[in-house]
Amino acid sequence: MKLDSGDITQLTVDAIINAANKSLLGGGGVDGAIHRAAGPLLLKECESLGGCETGQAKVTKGYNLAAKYIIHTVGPIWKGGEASEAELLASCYRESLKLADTHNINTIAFPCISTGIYGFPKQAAAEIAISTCKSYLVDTGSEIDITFCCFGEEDIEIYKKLLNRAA
Ligand code: AR6
Repeated sequence: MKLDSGDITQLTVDAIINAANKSLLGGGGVDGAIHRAAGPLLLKECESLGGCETGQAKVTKGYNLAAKYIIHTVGPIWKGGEASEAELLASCYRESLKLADTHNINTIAFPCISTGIYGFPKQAAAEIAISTCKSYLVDTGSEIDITFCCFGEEDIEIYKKLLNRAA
């Protein structure tokens, strides 16, 4: 598990994860950036998927991206912490990794799901992201190579500290 920074659409990995909404029809933040970079055929494929529940994930092709696949997952909207936000966020990471493994994806990059427009506190979200991914690798024996793509100094510092501790 490692850290990268900057625009996730520019990473050369087999799959990038999109922090989408339940419609899967695009939006702002990283979702908007991914749709712009992948091109209009992505929206066409997304329209055929029938949306996605919070905590679940669906896969599409990567179109104009270097990444062959995009895994769209819907993070929880932060409502104060008593609405199963932590469990739902963990589920996003787990379900994305499961889908990646079923598509023989070897390298994958996650944005910091739910921590932008959806308002999940960054430190708590990073702890969930790293511990869930680590448990998944241990529990399943998967050798998938995971990058956490941090967009901004605050997340870079948080992930640096946590990944050093996890190493
Ligand atoms: N590359 C990597 N990370 C990015 C990029 C990028 N190009 N752009 C933003 N981020 P957000 P959410 C970071 O708001 O909180 C959309 O409208 C950002 O700094 O994109 O899950 C969807 O359609 C933050 O750390 O996603 C949903 O409606 C992280 O990505 C809603 O926003 C997630 O921020 C989802 O909200």
